[in-house]
Amino acid sequence: MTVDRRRWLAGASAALGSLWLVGCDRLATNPTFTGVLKVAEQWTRHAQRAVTDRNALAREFTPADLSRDFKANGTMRPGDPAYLALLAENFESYRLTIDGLVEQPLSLSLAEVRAAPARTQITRHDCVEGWSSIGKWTGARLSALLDRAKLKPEARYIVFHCADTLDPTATDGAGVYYESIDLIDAFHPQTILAYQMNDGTLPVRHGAPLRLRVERQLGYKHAKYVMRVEAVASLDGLGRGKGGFWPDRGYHWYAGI
Ligand SMILES: Nc1nc2c(c(=O)[nH]1)N[C@H]1C(S)=C(S)[C@@H](COP(=O)(O)O)O[C@H]1N2
Ligand SMILES: [Mo]
Repeated sequence: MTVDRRRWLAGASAALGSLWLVGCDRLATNPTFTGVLKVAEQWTRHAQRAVTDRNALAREFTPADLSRDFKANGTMRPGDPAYLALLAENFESYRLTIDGLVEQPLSLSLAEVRAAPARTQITRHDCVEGWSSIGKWTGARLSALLDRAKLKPEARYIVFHCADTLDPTATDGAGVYYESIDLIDAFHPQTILAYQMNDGTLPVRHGAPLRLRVERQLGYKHAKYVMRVEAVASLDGLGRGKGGFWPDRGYHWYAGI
């Protein structure tokens, strides 16, 4: 051991020793200690921001930004007989079911969904496959529908059951598309069940008659062909237990952007 090092060690232990003896007021002026405090404080602020930021709005665009050809992905026309029957009658007898852990289960016609408090927004859709498109969406605010159904206190997630079987080879019944979000996203002001796209009726390839827009999340969370909205306490009993068709196949359940 070099003399320098020994001297450094002696100095360091002396400094540490004196640290035990000084009062809090002295500690507060010690640059090392206040540095530690600052880091802790910053960490708390970051953690807090991570939570509060989830309520921030996703960026909204102008009509000039609209993609001329909004890409469609995944199911573009469900082949499921029940969906085809509804499509054939232009969704006349379609009902949106809202049930699960709610005080007041609902069964709404499209006219009733269109009469609910609505929001219009121009946003960018980001798919994990590496493409983005900007579109204009109008739909019923999910928060308003959930307020009407009155969530029970045990409800922690909102599940979207879709009409399309995306994986017909799944023998365990997990081939039907579904997704789920937590209550922060469910009550986010930009979370809507959209029935209009770019000022026209929502096209079949984009999820007619109703599709979720959950703008702080990646594309696969935006369930198309929504038939049923279910409030649950846990994601365990659904599909393969991971909370969504793609999460069941390895994607992250939380896909926040
Ligand atoms: N029901 C259903 N919803 C779905 C999908 C699907 O295959 N079925 N694909 C997801 C994926 S990966 C993306 S990127 C978007 C695509 O929406 P779009 O076709 O309107 O672009 O829908 C999502 N929601
Ligand atoms: Mo996607």
